[in-house]
Amino acid sequence: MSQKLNVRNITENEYFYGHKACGGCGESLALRLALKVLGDEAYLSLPAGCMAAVSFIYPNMAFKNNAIITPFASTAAVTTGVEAGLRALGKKKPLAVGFAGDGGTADIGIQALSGAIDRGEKFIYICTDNEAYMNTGIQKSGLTPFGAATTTTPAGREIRGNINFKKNMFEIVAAHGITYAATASIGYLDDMINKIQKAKDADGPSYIHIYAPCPTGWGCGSEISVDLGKQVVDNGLWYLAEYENGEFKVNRNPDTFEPVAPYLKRQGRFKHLEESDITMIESIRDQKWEYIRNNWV
Ligand SMILES: Cc1ncc(C[n+]2csc(CCOP(=O)(O)OP(=O)(O)O)c2C)c(N)n1
Ligand code: SF4
Repeated sequence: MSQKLNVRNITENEYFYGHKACGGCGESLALRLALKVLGDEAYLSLPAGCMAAVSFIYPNMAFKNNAIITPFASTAAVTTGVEAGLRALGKKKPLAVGFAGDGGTADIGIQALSGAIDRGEKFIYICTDNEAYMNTGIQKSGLTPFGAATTTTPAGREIRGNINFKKNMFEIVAAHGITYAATASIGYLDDMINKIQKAKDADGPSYIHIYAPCPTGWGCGSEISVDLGKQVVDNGLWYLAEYENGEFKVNRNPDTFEPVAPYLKRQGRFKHLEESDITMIESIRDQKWEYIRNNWV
């Protein structure tokens, strides 16, 4: 078992730099820190999405690691293919890692991910969830939350943003009986780093789902991304949890939650919401937490 990492003792080496992500991009922060845990022996696969678009700009390649862009639907399939290739080349402990956005994971890449987990080979899949298809102009994904305005779920007088709810992607993955799965947020970096380390140590497939604010798509200041990543956990709209040895565990289970309105009001994508919408969002949160407390605690 490796030493427990945190933001103070993590390496100062950089594996992802010189990219063209927007200021305050949560995905790029997650990716940068994840690579500090995984090291330069990790072989990366990324589909189309912001992180591929901002980092493979020849000749300014932003990855120190070996990294490949995959067809959109096949990140997990390519990742396990890379792992098999590394084994064939005689690597003793090959480390193949897929990184994809929420659209590339929960919608377009879900079949390949399901198949790869089912095969049971060692690989890591990291979903950086900014709650929409950002690279192509902020379209709704299966992980866009209720009420959020996107270019395909605009806010109007009758329908105020997205009318669907976020897919339970972490639980969908856990339902495969995966070796290790976890949720994380860029607002709780020590927790996130630790979970990536656990995924690295896992003896089979693992999945980390990281909440990663996007100032450009969310209509907020670039300086508040990390703060939003903390606020969303403290108000219960996102949860920090793990699935390991067939069991769920919640890492934070506060007695009371912060109100959701201050979090929502900091973001342009929610600015149209009315009092009744906010009440609805709180009641969805409460139902989710009732389930979590009854089943995972
Ligand atoms: C098969 C296929 N469909 C659509 C696209 C267009 N496309 C490129 S990036 C992107 C958005 C990706 O969104 P997401 O996976 O959420 O990642 P983000 O950009 O938000 O990081 C889309 C739809 C594509 N490249 N290939
Ligand atoms: S649009 Fe959002 S996810 Fe894409 S690079 Fe900018 S901040 Fe990051």
